[in-house]
Amino acid sequence: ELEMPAFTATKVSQYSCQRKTTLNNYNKKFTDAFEVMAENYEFKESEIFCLEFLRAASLLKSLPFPVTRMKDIQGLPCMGDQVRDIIEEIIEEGESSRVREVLNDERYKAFKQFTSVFGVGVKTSEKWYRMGLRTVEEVKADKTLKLSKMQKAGFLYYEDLVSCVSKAEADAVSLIVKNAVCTFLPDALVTITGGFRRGKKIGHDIDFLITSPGPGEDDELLHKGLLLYCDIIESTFVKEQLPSRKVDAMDHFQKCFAILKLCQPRVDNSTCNTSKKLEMAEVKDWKAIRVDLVITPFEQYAYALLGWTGSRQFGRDLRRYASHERKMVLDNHALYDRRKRIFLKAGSEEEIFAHLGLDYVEPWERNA
Ligand code: DGT
Ligand code: MG
Repeated sequence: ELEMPAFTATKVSQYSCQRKTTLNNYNKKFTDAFEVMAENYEFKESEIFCLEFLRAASLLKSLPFPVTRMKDIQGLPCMGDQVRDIIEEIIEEGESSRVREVLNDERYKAFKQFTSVFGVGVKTSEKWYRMGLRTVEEVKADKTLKLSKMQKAGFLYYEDLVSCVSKAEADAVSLIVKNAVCTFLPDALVTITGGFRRGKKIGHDIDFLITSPGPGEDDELLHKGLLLYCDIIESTFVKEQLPSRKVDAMDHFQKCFAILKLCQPRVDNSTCNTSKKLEMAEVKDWKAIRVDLVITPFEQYAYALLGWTGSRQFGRDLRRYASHERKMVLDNHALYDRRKRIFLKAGSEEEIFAHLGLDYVEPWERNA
């Protein structure tokens, strides 16, 4: 007889940075439902309820078994009343009526469409919804709307951008970015972060972290090198520099949210006839791909890597753990010990976990 390793619910941490969460999710039917609920609360800007569902989803993703009875979640953290009600409904009925209501809700459906456009967030969606707009097509057709440069690009490349980025495409783009960066910064370090570093096979974009051990210079990178380069590949640039804000605050790195033109070799089928060949000539042989480039000073590289590898929930819990359990402040740049009043230097992610008194969690175990 096979002996199962003991699972003790009371030992499960409320922080995802103290759990291992691989892509092997036994509870997808629950976590998908929670993510719909969380997204609906995000659209309504009620952060507390949104986080409650995101934490619950993250916890169930870390369980080494599928939940089939209410008894299975006994003693687990992050299981509030709203969450338990939905789990119970799904166990008993196979689906949740509350989730179904959200999925059929006019406002949710419209916001879901609007926010799928690059450069469109909750605020813009709200505005368009109040104007009576409901679909991406309706927004596109409305020539009176004032769109940002980012949103214009979002609509222009909409079909490509909503279709996900594959691992193969990420690898191809990685080569292009590495080559481009190394022409003017030969000792630069270019690393894929985000979902692909966590082992995901698809993503909505490709995230890169760029640093260089040499002194200074690297902040010139986007201006001198990549801007030139992006002219060639027809990218859209929006440079970001927002001040820190709450749990989900953006960092201050020089970065660019770009759209890259990835040329895809067309299948050359010599058996086609002439008219077929003419037809093929019109077929688009490239794909627009969302790329985030983040430039970091070498001393901050480990913190930036940890922050940009995510997942988002894993990062939130790391920062919450640091402040609530260690009286430290963590962001994508540094770790500050409030008791000792010092900044803790780190050259690797392992050192950051050690500073926080946490066991190391591998990137592929951070899919919280
Ligand atoms: P994806 O691209 O949908 O497959 O999934 P990820 O995990 O690559 O997510 P993405 O690309 O939005 O962001 C990559 C990581 O970078 C994310 O896990 C956390 C970090 N990050 C992204 N945007 C923000 C932000 O606005 N604030 C903070 N603090 N971190 C962010
Ligand atoms: Mg990503």
